Amino acid sequence: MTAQLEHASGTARAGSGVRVVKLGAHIGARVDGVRLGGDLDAGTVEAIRSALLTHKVIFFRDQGHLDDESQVAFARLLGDLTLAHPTVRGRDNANILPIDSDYSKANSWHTDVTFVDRVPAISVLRAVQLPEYGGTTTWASTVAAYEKLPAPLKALVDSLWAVHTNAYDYAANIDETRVGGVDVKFQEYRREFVSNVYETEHPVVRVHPETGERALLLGHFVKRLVGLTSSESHTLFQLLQSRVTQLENTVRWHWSDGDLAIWDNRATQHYAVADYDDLPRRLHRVTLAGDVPVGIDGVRSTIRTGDASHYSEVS
Ligand SMILES: O=C(O)CCC(=O)C(=O)O
Ligand SMILES: [Fe+2]
Repeated sequence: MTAQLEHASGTARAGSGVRVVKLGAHIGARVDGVRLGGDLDAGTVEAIRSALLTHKVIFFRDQGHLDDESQVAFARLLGDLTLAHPTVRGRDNANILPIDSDYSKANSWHTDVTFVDRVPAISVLRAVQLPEYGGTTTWASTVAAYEKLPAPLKALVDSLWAVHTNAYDYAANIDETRVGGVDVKFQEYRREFVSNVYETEHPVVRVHPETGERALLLGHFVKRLVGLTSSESHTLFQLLQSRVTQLENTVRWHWSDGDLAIWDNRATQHYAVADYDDLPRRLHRVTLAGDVPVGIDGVRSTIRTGDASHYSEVS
């Protein structure tokens, strides 16, 4: 079922009472009229999936009835679940990764878990405890970023590959100095994060397995671009990242209690804005299994180090 846009208002009715409100030209929509849970009918699930593929990240308000169990039950309707993370254990639920400001703040641009071959397809993030101010999250369309590249840059990236790792230069992106000894928790989390090292070569341009769209596959897990010196890698990476994060390619979400976001991890990067001082901020994330990325020439990503088969099936 394809949602028909009512162009004047930017809203679409997609059956089953679902209303899709577009939030920007390239990315983002709010989906109204759904009470999420494990009992949704097939038409509603299809409308949600269709909105996700079109808008890359979709937001649901007023889902305060959800808990871990029903978030997981809902996510299962969209595909097979991964474990919480390849290296970080889920705390209470094997499929839920707590995003907890006590342990880490994802305030650098990334696509989730790109250091393994089987990059998760979709992430489902539910607000649990929000700070009184700040703590927004911003998503960028990596499809729009590719489409808007001038032809010479497309020619450059079309055959380019990048090495992604979980043991990336974390400190280059994130200031992890915290007051009051909290940084000890950060360091413990970091240790767990790199307790197994993964390295995977991915094409910089991947072909989306469902939409056929081409998207830039980069973000903070990139260690270097294959065949380039580290300084050349750095310069070209910065250039391409600045294309991804151009504000026109982004949508920013101001979380309220009961909110849930779903993003297509094959077509986006995201950044959690760390502007809430030391206030507690907690969200729970569930990810859905993805395929191994494929470049324009049909070549699949290659593992250099690490076996992530315990983490996720290949969808
Ligand atoms: O804290 C957030 O808003 C997002 C954190 C993040 O990177 C994720 O959930 O994958
Ligand atoms: Fe993330």
